[in-house]
Amino acid sequence: MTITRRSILNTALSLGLGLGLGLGAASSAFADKPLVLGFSQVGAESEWRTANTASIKDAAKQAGVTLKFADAQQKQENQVKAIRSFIAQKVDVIAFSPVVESGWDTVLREAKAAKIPVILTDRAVNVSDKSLYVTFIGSDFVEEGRRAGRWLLERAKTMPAGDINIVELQGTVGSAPAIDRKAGFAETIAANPHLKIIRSQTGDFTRAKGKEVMEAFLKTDGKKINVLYAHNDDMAIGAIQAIEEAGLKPGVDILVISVDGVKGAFEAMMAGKLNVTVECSPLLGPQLMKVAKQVVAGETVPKRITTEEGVFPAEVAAKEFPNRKY
Ligand code: GYE
Repeated sequence: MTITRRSILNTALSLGLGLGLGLGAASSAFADKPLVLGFSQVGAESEWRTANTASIKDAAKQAGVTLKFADAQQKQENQVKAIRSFIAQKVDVIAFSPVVESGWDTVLREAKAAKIPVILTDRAVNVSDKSLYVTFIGSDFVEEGRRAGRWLLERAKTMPAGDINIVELQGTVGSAPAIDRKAGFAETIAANPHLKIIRSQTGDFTRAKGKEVMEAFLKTDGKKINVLYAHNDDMAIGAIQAIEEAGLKPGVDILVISVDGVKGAFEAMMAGKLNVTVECSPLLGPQLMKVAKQVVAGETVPKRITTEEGVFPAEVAAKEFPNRKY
């Protein structure tokens, strides 16, 4: 059996009580035991994710938190297994970035029954019982989609009259960022009836898939495509390659809009191949460690902690590049 802070504390409590000691004496004697956090990560599908993993690992080290890290390789079943194993190991707190929104009720009920608090980071879940998690730390993906849409609404004012054909590369099917970035964008561009989404398909947030799906779009619609909206930078970067291989100029013949704001996107903007990226910060580690400690200490935390972010058009890329941390 793995000895955790919780199990030591429980033993100490029963021993302490048995010996007639007060609760204060027992808990203060073990108060400096490192907190054990079980974290189930989505995978390593993008530059964003790599930066997110690094942020969590660094922050755990800095905060003196013992991190049990599991990579789910973009599979929900692996995340469920990891969470069950954290429960079996009696970690103090579980955090995870759910690959998709639905299907979490059972395993989260198991965590609740084991009295282990759960923190969501980055992506949300769709559960009817909100008490199954303590808080959700991450970006507002609908707002990111709206920001991408607003950039295009402005840009469309300078484009020739007539329809503007958009192709969309969606993130992982069923994931919060794919659902919300699609919705926010669609809602915003509806203000201009000339903005038409002619194709929309998943590229699973990876460069390889982004390239492959863009190739298919180009094959069928080729010169008809005026704009690409990609739900993340990696898919945009893959698609940029496909556009170039088709003999077209990304950023010029086809406008390219994406989300995340990773360094690769800034490089693409400086090369004139990407027009804008909407920021989504992966640097959630320090906040997660802070909240994990508060939750384990029994403090109340807000149910929703939203990250603050900006929008970076190509015009500011060179100036902003040295400031980028991921
Ligand atoms: O945009 C994408 C990653 O959940 C916000 O997942 C995250 C998304 C991010 O693979 O690059």
